Amino acid sequence: MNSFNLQASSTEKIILGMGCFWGPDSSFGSLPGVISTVVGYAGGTSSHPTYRKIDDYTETVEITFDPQLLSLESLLHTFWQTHDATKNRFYRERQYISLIVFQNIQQKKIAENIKQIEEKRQGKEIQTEFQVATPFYPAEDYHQKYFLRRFKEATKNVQKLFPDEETFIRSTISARLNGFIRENKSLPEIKEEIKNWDLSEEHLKELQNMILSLKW
Ligand code: MHO
Repeated sequence: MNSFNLQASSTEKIILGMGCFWGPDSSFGSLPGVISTVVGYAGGTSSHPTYRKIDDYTETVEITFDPQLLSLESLLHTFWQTHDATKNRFYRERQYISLIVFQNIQQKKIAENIKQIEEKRQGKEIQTEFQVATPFYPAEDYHQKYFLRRFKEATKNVQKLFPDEETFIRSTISARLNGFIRENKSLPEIKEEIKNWDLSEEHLKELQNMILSLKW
């Protein structure tokens, strides 16, 4: 965790597969309560998958969130309401299937419950695959915050705040700005939200100035 991030007293993680991982990186990265997102490969069996050699893995986004600001229940409703998990998604082997990798059994129990509610609401059986605590391999850097990276100058200015690429990728601000590009979030909303991240005055100022200086 770094000093420019949303500060949380406890955090939870969940890994979601719902098609090409660029989209959910942006949409879930925009949700208040989400601390960071990383896209990667999960749910498979071979070792060290890559985009070129994805084998039996699925494109996923690993979401770290503050359960006091965003409940797992609400996150899962969003998951099932923003992709079609009732159809057969095996058109490119397992690359784009609907998948959840839970951290623990407790999370899985909650999901079984929400799944039932969603099945009733949608009137069809949900085909999401469930796994518990199986490995996650972060994807190549160029897939991380993919939409933000289309704006090279702006991205450079965000990166300047962080000591390295990894910290930039795992930052709350890169997640929110990646949402801004897809119109999941407006700049005024981001500016308002960062005031609640419990940052030092100095870091808050730095972040605010950085946002003002961005050219899109
Ligand atoms: N837009 C790409 C998918 C990329 S995603 C990282 C395509 O349509 O093949 O799978």
